[in-house]
Amino acid sequence: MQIITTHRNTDFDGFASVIAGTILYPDAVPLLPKALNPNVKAFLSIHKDLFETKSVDEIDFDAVSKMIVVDTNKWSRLEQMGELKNKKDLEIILWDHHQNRSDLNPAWKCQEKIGANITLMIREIKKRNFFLTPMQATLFLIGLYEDTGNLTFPASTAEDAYAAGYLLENKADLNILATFLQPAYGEKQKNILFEMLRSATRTKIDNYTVSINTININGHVNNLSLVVHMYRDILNVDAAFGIFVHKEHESCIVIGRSGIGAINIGFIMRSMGGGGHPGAGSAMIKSVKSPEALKEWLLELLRGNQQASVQVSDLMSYPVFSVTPDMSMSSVADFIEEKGCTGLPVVEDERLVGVISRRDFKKIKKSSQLKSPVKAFMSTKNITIEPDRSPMEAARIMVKHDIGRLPVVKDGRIIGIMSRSDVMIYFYDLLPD
Ligand SMILES: [Mn+2]
Repeated sequence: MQIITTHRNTDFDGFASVIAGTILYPDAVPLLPKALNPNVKAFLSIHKDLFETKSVDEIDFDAVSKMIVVDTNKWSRLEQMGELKNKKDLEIILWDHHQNRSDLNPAWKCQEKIGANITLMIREIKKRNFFLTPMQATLFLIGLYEDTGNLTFPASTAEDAYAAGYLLENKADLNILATFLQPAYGEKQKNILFEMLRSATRTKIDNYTVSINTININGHVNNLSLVVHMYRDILNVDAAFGIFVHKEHESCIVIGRSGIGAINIGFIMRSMGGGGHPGAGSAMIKSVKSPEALKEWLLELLRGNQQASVQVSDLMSYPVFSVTPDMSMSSVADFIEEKGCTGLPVVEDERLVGVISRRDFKKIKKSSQLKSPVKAFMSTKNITIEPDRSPMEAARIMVKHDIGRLPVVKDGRIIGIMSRSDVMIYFYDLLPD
């Protein structure tokens, strides 16, 4: 006997993957945990006859020779499967889009980082040209949209989008989909957002404004990440965190959003046992006695993160090519030509006294002026940046003053140059690891 199963609190991606499993493994029995997520429960109450599944009680474990696990890779996430764990000769097949280490020890697996697990299975269904009913296509699309936030979550890939297209070609019904996919921002989310806004405070950490808000939550609430996202937008802070406390479970979920490179949410959340990327992330923290201590921990990480984050000094170019104020304009022109740059700092005794750029040469009206010293033409509006500032700040200054290069100055001495391309390297993540 073969069975296909997924994680408890089954979501649409897990459920869709179980059903997709019945297409790829026609002899296998689909097995759903009793604990289903409320949306899936609502869907099944209407579509039960179309998707026949069994529960653990109906299965004779002695007869099971093969288990296909989808959308999870841990024994602990499966419901009442302990008996199978020690079973000899049990062949395990794994389909999963989570990247953590599996303890299932599968004989065969397809484990890839992708927006939704169903996308991996659609790849195979497509390849083998299996027929999909419109109902199956609809269910699969619900799973795909739920796990990828309608293809907006950063983990979504091009292949997820192609899979969505394939399901629409196979007559996935968007009306049904809208009924079962919970509105991302509904009454519950609105109430939480309003409560957060009422109790909002701002904290200054170095040069950044951060808001950390602790909120008690009753029962299950979806899309808290969207709430934190909106909260940050409305408060207009550099980074925002929601600490959502489940009193009855003694657990907390911390969700963070950042709009600046200097506060890396993924880094902070990984330190708390969660995950994410620079702009967004979360961490689940069990057995929390005091949410206040959690807030302190977060503040500590934020302060630490500041030092660990990328600074101008990591990106700037040095040594700096510079000219002295008494150099003639003609020799400066030659120097600029030779170095192939658009401008140079003018330095006297290691101190920045001005900047000369190609643009300044337009001020020259007579050829005799080429003999004049550079100090007569240089710009003395010395816009500089300190080495411990963030690349984001450097970019802001460049845009504000319409300059392509920014001298990096420490204790009055010029130690490097930050150019637009240095900033680009950072923003497009071209930094060597
Ligand atoms: Mn999933």
